[in-house]
Amino acid sequence: MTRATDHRELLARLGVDLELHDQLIAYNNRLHEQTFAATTGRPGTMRLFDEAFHASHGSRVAEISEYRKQGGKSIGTFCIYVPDEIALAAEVLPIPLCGGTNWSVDYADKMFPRDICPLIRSTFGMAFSNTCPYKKLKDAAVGETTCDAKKKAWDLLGFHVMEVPQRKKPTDVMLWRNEVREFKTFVEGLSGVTVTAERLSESIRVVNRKRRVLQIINEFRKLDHPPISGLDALLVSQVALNMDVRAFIAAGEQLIAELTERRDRGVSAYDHDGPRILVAGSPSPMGYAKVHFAIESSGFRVVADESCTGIRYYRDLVDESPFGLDSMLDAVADRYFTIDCSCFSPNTERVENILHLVEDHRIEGVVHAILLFCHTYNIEARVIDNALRKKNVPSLKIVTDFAYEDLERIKVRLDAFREQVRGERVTAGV
Ligand code: BJ8
Repeated sequence: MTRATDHRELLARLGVDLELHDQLIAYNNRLHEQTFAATTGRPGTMRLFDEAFHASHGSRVAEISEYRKQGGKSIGTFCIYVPDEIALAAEVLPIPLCGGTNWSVDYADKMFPRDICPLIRSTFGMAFSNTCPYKKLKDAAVGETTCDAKKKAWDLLGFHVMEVPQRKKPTDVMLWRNEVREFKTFVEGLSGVTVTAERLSESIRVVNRKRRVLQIINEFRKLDHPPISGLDALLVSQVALNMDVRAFIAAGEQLIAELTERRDRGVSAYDHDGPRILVAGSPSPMGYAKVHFAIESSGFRVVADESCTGIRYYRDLVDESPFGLDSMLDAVADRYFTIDCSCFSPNTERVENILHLVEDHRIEGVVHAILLFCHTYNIEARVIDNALRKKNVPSLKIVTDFAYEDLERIKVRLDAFREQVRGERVTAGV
């Protein structure tokens, strides 16, 4: 593994502003040290995921650069609705471009208003400050019609856009299946490689394996004494998005072996039995790990994540049984259409999925982690709370950005929530 500092020449060739990039890396490394690396009781294998985190601006950039030198094509993506299986079957590498650092958000002011979500501002802040090494490593960018801010950003930047319908009626299913086919034509046009049944079958198998690895790691979090913390489980999910898929599977399998061994020896990642928490809502990229950090350093245990950096990314696999390209494309489309993003109306599946998580992971409290200006998750929290209340599960809504200035305020609210979780439990048992 090599870090960004080992790849300065390559970064300079990619048009990266090295001085600003050093600042960005120093900022992100500091956060990593103060959150993920600062926790105790970590499995030794987490070293591989720490390395992959640092490699995202170093050796991973070099890998993709080399792949493109050999004639490979790539696309930048911003949402888990873009079907990796089809891109990979056309020999197009998807590169997730969601920025997650407070360092870059203000650079987005060049083009975007300040009152939009920090995920978008951070992403484009990196692009506009020339600190994103992937900017020149992609042959195209693929956006999607999910939330308003994203839709309008793609228009402005002229990206290829996949239409994600906002309802789940039979006509919407047909529309989405057509979009997936259009996407196939788009990636085939980029690479000149035709998606055949054989190629698609292989990519479905590989991506399913990756998601299965994440599912197995998540299973350990259901135990009385989880051998992996919420912060580390989050890091694994974050890294899964960008790491080479086969390298991720290999690292994930090593982690599973260690977690199995820890489970058998009764080793917990925690030195306490604090309340079991589900974190629900907006995606948690690097900078948003502050929410997990705040929760876990306030005496809770995060044992489940309901987000696109959590179970929403790996809950469902593509059905591998269909034969023939057409049925396989439908199987891919249908798997992606089960994603319960808050852009859907109504979004009853999400409520049901959360209630299942509450039961399976024996959740004692839910924390909604909502990115500032992420209206759909923010408003939908109320529908979820109504359902949780019937199960006597308390919840807390944290609306924040990637900056750390409010960390202490969040922790004060979490302290109060801790009493509420314990208090409600006592009342429920009377
Ligand atoms: S499937 S959650 S990755 S759209 S950008 S919605 S945080 S205001 S990222 Fe998302 Fe796809 Fe849905 Fe998942 Fe809110 Fe910000 Fe919009 Fe965001």
